[in-house]
Amino acid sequence: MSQDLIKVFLSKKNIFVVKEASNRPKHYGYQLRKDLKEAGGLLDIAYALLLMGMLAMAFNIQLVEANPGTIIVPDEYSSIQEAINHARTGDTVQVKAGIYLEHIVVDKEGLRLLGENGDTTIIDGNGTGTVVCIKANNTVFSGFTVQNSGCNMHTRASGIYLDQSFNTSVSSNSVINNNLGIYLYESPNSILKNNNMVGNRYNFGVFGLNLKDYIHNIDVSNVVDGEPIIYWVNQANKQPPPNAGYVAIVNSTTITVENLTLAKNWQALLFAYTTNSSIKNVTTNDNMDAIWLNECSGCSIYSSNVSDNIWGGIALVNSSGCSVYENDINNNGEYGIFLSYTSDNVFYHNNIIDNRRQAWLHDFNNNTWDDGYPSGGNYWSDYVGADRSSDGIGDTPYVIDSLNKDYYPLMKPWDLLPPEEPRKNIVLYVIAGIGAIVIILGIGIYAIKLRKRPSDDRII
Ligand SMILES: [Ca+2]
Repeated sequence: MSQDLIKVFLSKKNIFVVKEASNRPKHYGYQLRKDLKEAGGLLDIAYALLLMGMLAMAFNIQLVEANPGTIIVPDEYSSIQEAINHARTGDTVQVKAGIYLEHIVVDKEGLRLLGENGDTTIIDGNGTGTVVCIKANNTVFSGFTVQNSGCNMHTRASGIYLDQSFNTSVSSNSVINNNLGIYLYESPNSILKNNNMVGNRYNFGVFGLNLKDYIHNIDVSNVVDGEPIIYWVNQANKQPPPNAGYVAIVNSTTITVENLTLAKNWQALLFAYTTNSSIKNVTTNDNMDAIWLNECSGCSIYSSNVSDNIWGGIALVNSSGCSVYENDINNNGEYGIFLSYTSDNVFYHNNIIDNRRQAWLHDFNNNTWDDGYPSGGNYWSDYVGADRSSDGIGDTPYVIDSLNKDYYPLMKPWDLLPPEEPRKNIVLYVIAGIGAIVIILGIGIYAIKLRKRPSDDRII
C-alpha cells in the first residue's frame, strides 16, 4: 500500500481529498462528493467518516483548511462554465482573452471570475437567454465584455443578472447589446464599479421586495449610454446632476430630482423607502417602467413627461401622502398609472392619454383623483361623459373603481406650461403692464393738475 501524503480539505459544504503531489485535486474531490451524494441522507456523515477512517488507515492523512486555488481558462478547461463546475469555494477562475460563446451560471459561493482584459475577454450569449447569471453569494465578476443576450422580457434576459446573490461585486465590465444590461434581482449589498453599459434595450435595473434588496454600493463610475448612474442610499437635501442617465433614491429624504431626461433603463427613476422628495420636469421615455415609487411617503411628481415607455408610466407601491399633478402621461404600453396597496395620495391636472390601461389598480387602494371644483381633476382621453354646463368639467365622474373616482374630470387636456421661462415672461409682462398703467395714470393726473393751475393763478 502506498504511503503518499493525502490531505483532506474541509470546506463549508464539501470534503476534498487530494494527494500532496497532485496538481489535479479536483478529480479526487469530485469523486468523493459524488460518493457522498449517492450515499444520501443521514448516511452522509457516517459514510464520510467511514471513508475518512479507511483513508486514514491506508495513508498518512492530514486535515487542513482548503486554500483557494486558481483555474485558468482555456488552459485547464475550455469553457468558463466547466471551470466553475470544477471550482471550489474561494477559487479564482482566470479567463484569458478570447470569445466564449457561453451562458454562465455561477451557483457556487465565493468564486472570483476574472477576465484577462475587459475589452477582449468576451462572453457572448449568441442572442439567447441570460449571458451571465450569478446566483451565489460573495461572487466577484470583473474584467469581461458581456454581450448578445436573448430578448425575452418575461425571463428578463440579461447580460449580467444577479439572482438573489448577496455581497456580489461586479466591476470593470463592458455590457453591450443585451436585452437588459445589468439587473439586480433581490440581491442585497451589490457592489458595482466601472461598468459600462452601452446599447442594451434596457441598460440597468433593480428589483426588490425589502429595503435590503435596494441597499447597494453603486457609484458614478457605472455608466449607461455614456451617462452616470446616480444610486443614492441614506442621503438628504441633494439633487442629482443634470447628466444623470439613471436615478435611484433609496432610504433618503428631501431629494429634488429635476430637469432630467432618462431613457432606456428597466426603470428610469426609482424612489424606494424615500420621503418628502420631489420629481419635477423630468422626461422619461423608452424605458420599461418610467417612474417607480416603492414604500414612499410625502413625495411629489409634477410637470413631468412620462410617455412612450414600453410597460408603464408612474407606479406607486405601498406609498402614501404623495401628490401627482400636471404631468403628461401618454401612450405607455401597459399602463399610465399603476397602484398597489397605495392609498391617501392625490392625482390631479394630469393628462392621461392613450395608455393601454389608463389607471391600473392592484389590491387595495383608496386615493383622491381631483382637486375639487372648479379646479378639477385629470384629463382622461377615454372619458365619455358630457359637459352640459359648459364649465370644462365632465358632469359624471371618471370611475376607476369604487374607491378611486375622479369626480371632476377635465373635458380638455390640462394646459401644461413649459417649466420656467414662460412663467417668468408672464410675470415680466404683468409687471411691465402694471408699470405702464401707473405711468399713464401719473401722466393723466399731472395733466389734470396742469389744467387746474391757471385758475389758481387767477386767485393769486
Ligand atoms: Ca360640467
